[in-house]
Amino acid sequence: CRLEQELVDFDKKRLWNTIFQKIQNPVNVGSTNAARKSVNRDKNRYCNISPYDHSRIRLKAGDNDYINASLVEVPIIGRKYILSQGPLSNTAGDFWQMVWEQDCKAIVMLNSVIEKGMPKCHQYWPVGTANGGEDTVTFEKNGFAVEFLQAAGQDTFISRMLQLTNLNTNESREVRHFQYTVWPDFGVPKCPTTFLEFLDAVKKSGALAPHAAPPVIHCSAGIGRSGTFCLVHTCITMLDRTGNIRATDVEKQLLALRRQRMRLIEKVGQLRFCCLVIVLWAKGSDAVSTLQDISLGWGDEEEDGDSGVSSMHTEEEVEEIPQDL
Ligand code: PTR
Ligand code: PTR
Repeated sequence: CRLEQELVDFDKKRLWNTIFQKIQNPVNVGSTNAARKSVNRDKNRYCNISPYDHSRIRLKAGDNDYINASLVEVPIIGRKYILSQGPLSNTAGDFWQMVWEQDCKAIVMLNSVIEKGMPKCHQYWPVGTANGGEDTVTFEKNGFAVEFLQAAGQDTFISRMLQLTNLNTNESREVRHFQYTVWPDFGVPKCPTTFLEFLDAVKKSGALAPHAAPPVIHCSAGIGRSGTFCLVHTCITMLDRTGNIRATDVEKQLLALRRQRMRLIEKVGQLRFCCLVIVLWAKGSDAVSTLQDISLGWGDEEEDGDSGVSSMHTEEEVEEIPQDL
């Protein structure tokens, strides 16, 4: 596809920064009043990452409808995603209520609970006694219980089956939980093929099919890694339909996603990673062995330093304000 040649060119000409700058949202595209209400302040993991009012998910039951999650729609592929922050201890019950009310069948988690010694997400699901945790977690206030049913692990991701029970009605539903465990925040996965394997497993489950209820995609803030996942899925779905994709299509889709949740894709390296994964997808299973001009990981770039993105993921991180301590 066209994108492959563009990727090589952008690397050679060190154009990634310019492209990334070009697609920063110039203006604020929506208000975030609900997130900033004083009653909701402790429901945000990061005080600078809020859902826009126009696309926020509203909780139905209860007297406060606020949750830090956004409905992100991509009409061109008939897909809706719910992008969410990693639940806090005081919002985990709301999170499960959202999963129930939106009838979500799958959760895609792109982070670990602890990263670099810092809590990035509450342990909001039971891992099972066999794995050193609990079998059931109950959220009395919201009226939900989550039970661990089974898990299958790979080196880079874990696929779990959980059962969500509405304690008020005693109805239960199965919810799949896919966790990719090797993606550093602000960075990119070392090995794009393991990410493709993960994406493929999620796709095979039917969770991303056009008719399925929207899956919940989350990381810690629900913007960098979650945005990368959605952009890749959107673009490979377009590619499957049209047989071609170019950099301007990727940029256009990203801008459309960003109108629905702020700052999707945090770093220029994550944008390059999206393009790389889309190219790999287009080339099929023997992709990596046929890539000659493209550097796969950050490691290579740091050594030869000629891609124009080498220092991006190590650049100083904006100070984080974790509220989950
Ligand atoms: N059936 C769609 C069409 O109208 O062409 C193509 C399509 C298939 C779109 C699958 C999205 C799909 O989702 P996923 O590939 O994530 O299962
Ligand atoms: N306060 C942090 C910042 O502005 O950098 C918030 C933040 C944290 C943003 C994590 C993005 C983060 O990455 P991700 O969305 O992949 O969890």
